[in-house]
Amino acid sequence: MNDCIFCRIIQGTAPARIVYQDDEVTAFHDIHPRAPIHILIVPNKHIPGVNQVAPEDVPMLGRLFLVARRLAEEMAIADGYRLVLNTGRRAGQSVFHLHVHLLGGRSFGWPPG
Ligand code: DGP
Repeated sequence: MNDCIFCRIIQGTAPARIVYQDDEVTAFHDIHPRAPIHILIVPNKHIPGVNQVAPEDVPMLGRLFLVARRLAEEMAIADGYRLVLNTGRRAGQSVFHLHVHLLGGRSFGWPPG
């Protein structure tokens, strides 16, 4: 998907500060950080959002969480962090390639805005 910015980051044709990559998952710093640590964890496969995940995506979805856990430990925020999946424009999704926000380094309120 050449018109998808996250696909281009995954393929290395758009710049990003990548912190993790394997055959299924890529993680990179968010360009507009909302917390001292703000990483996006994305599948290498183009899936627009949670509404489009399929049963065959289940192992990859688990990998997203394992990468989040690993990065939270490496970045010393494992004692408190937030994972966010905005789904649909009404919930604030602006990039239609599935991504988990890993946010940490500050306190978070509840409920979210
Ligand atoms: P969401 O609003 O949940 O769809 O989150 C999309 C995030 O993607 C938002 O926090 C900003 C980030 N973002 C958008 N374009 C780029 C980009 O070109 N590079 C990087 N690193 N992040 C981007």
